[in-house]
Amino acid sequence: MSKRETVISVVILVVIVTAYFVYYIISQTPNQQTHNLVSNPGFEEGFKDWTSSYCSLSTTEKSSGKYSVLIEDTISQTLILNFSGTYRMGLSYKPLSIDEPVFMFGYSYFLFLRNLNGTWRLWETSWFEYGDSARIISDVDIGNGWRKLTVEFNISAYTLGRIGNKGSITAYLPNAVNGYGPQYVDDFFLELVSVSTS
Ligand SMILES: [Ca+2]
Repeated sequence: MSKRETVISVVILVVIVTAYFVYYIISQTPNQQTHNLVSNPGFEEGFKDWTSSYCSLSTTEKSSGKYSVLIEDTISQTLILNFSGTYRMGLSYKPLSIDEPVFMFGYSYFLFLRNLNGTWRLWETSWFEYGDSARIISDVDIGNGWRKLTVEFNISAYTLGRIGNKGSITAYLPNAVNGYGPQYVDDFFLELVSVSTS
């Protein structure tokens, strides 16, 4: 191969590699919208990035990884939402008693979910405005007594502005002190599904 042919081959190779990387970056962009916005979502780094009250790490129970958290009051994480649009959020949870599944989960100042006698109900707060909505997608058995709850909501640019693009994802047992049992939680998630301009 002559020197000229070698140079041409190298140039062609560089063009192909560059084109591949451009294609790769473009093809990966939508996936960035579905990455989990919750930091340390499965407590594999202990309580890092979480605020907790009456919670303890468990190694005997977990939905995934090595740890979950046993909550007897509240665990919460503040999150920044940069886009209006559709989000999915949820967690894995394990009630210690099927008769005592009082549990609350919410996006502060925006929506709350509460489990009463095994059925999730959704409250939309007064913060909800035109263009905001929420629905329970699923609450499924994922084995070993664990369940996975998934909720979807739309949040408008207006509401996002009202809450300062800031909220929190929270698991809360409002009546633990009244005899309702603690629960294990793991694998929180909040993902941007699609961006809207409204
Ligand atoms: Ca975990």
